[in-house]
Amino acid sequence: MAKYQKFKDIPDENLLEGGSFSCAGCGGELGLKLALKVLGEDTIVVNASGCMTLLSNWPTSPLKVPFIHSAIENAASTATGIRHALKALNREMNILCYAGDGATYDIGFQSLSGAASRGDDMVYVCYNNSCFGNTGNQWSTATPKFARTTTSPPGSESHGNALSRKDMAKIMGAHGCYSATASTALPLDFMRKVEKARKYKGLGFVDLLVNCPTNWGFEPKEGIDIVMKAVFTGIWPLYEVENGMMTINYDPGPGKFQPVKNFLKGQQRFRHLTKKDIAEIQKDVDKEWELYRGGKYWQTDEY
Ligand SMILES: Cc1ncc(C[n+]2csc(CCOP(=O)(O)OP(=O)(O)O)c2C)c(N)n1
Ligand code: SF4
Ligand SMILES: [Mg+2]
Repeated sequence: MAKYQKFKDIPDENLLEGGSFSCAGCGGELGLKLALKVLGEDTIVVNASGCMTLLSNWPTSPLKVPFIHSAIENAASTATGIRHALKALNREMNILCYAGDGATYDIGFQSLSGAASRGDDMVYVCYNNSCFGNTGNQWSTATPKFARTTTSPPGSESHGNALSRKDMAKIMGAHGCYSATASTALPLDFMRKVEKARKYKGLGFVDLLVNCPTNWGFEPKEGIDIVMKAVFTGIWPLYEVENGMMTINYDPGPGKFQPVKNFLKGQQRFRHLTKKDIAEIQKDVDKEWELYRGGKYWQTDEY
């Protein structure tokens, strides 16, 4: 039976604890804590420049495992180098790339795609706060449609980001590797996926939607509720791709998802949305689920 069926299956030991420089209510830090509970202390973390880089700055670190800060472009190729060095030393260890969406969807995509294509053995978790967060909330290709960022400001000629987000987990699945989406609101689902990625011989990829109060604009205590609603409105589909086959992990059935406005409301980045904008997003999401339910997994465009 798969591990992590119940909350009591989550190990007590924390490999990330104590003070840190993250904002209160940071889902990025929560995701790293959970991933390390799966991978254990025999793990090397490779981090691309971003919010999580602030966690570990000599001489202080809340981590009990090695943490290597790579350039934003090359977390995956840094991990490949570490894998070869470990092989030369005849050592087996888990390697966890923990990189933001800007580093993953955009600036570091070439090194990630190369490592996946070569089948280099690592777990790659994209902690996805849907923007270049650390540098002040710029648009990334993970930013949802109509969201306000500092580089997609709404105004007289714009409703915020004009583009739909990139279907990253599908793109990674198309490399032939294990690929999945997850949310910090559902830790057991995320941990099971990290375990699968660890066991996969090659690069196992998880796109983890993380609550980011600072850039999405909400109170820190509301974060888990918001990323839960991302799943329960259908705007953030949970799925896995294994051997090129896609499986939807959560679908309550036609007409059973909550309306997308439940996810959008309460976040400053969507405050400018009109009823027409919300209706457009709802239409996009409904269309996506209609395609999924018809088995047309690869024809969908995520929103
Ligand atoms: C080539 C390059 N361009 C820009 C930067 C500046 N930079 C540092 S962190 C960061 C944001 C990264 O965004 P993301 O990967 O989504 O992580 P987040 O900050 O959201 O945690 C940027 C643009 C950089 N370090 N290297
Ligand atoms: S900006 Fe968002 S992702 Fe970055 S540390 Fe703050 S809450 Fe975490
Ligand atoms: Mg980001």
